[in-house]
Amino acid sequence: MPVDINKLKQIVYEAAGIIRQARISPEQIRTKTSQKDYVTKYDVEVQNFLESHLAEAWPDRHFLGEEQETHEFTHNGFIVDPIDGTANFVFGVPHYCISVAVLENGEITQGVVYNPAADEMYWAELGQGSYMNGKRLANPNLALEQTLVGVGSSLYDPNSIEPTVKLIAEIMKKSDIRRLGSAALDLSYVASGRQGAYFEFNIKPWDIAAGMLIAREAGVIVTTTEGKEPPLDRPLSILAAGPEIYAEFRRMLNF
Ligand code: 2AM
Ligand code: CA
Repeated sequence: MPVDINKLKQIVYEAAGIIRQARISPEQIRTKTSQKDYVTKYDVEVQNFLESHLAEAWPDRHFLGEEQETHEFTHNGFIVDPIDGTANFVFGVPHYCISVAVLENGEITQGVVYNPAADEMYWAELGQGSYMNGKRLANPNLALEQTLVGVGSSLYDPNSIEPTVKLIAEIMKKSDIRRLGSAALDLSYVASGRQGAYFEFNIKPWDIAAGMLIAREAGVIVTTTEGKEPPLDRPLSILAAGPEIYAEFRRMLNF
């Protein structure tokens, strides 16, 4: 059965009820691989809610969620990050979201990104454009000097620190940066024009799958930082920008 985007948005909105009622205390925070990689009981609860409700609505589809113990990547199904921006959530910064992408034959066909703290629902369907709370999104394709660049700093990956800092230094000759802490929202912000571009050198498919479609449907170019199609079955790098700024990144990154 095809996925009805309105039904999908409704399920995501209901899942966010868990986050709205959450009261974070230190003992609810588990760290995964390092101090910078948090997971709370709410990440797990939101994922469980989504897994059961998505299975009820579309029983034939595979479910991949960040908080699963083992990750089985397929070309068909849902790719879910129950809370993207968990560190913000933990510290009470109102910038995090639920991210759900629908994958069909290896292609993202639908994406929903919802920030409950701002009550902002982003969504897109392949070939149908992208929206935020009913408003059509279009990246304004500004020059680097006219806008801001979102950065993800992958502290959990020491190898990416130096290239990240180098690229930031290069960007800061012309523009300023933001480090907002949720890849899914960073991509959605490039879609709407709140940010002119966004990059991160080490990210996971569930962080970017839905946001990637939302950005592309708003006229944003999304590739890896080497200009390749982002793979959705392994860790990857990500670069999103309107065509004008994308050309500058090609120069800065030599591809
Ligand atoms: P998260 O909040 O779901 O963990 C911030 O730079 C971005 O990096 C967020 O989207 C965050 O997602 C993601 N992130 C955090 N830890 C990560 C890790 N170990 N590997 C890849 N991405 C990670
Ligand atoms: Ca997460």
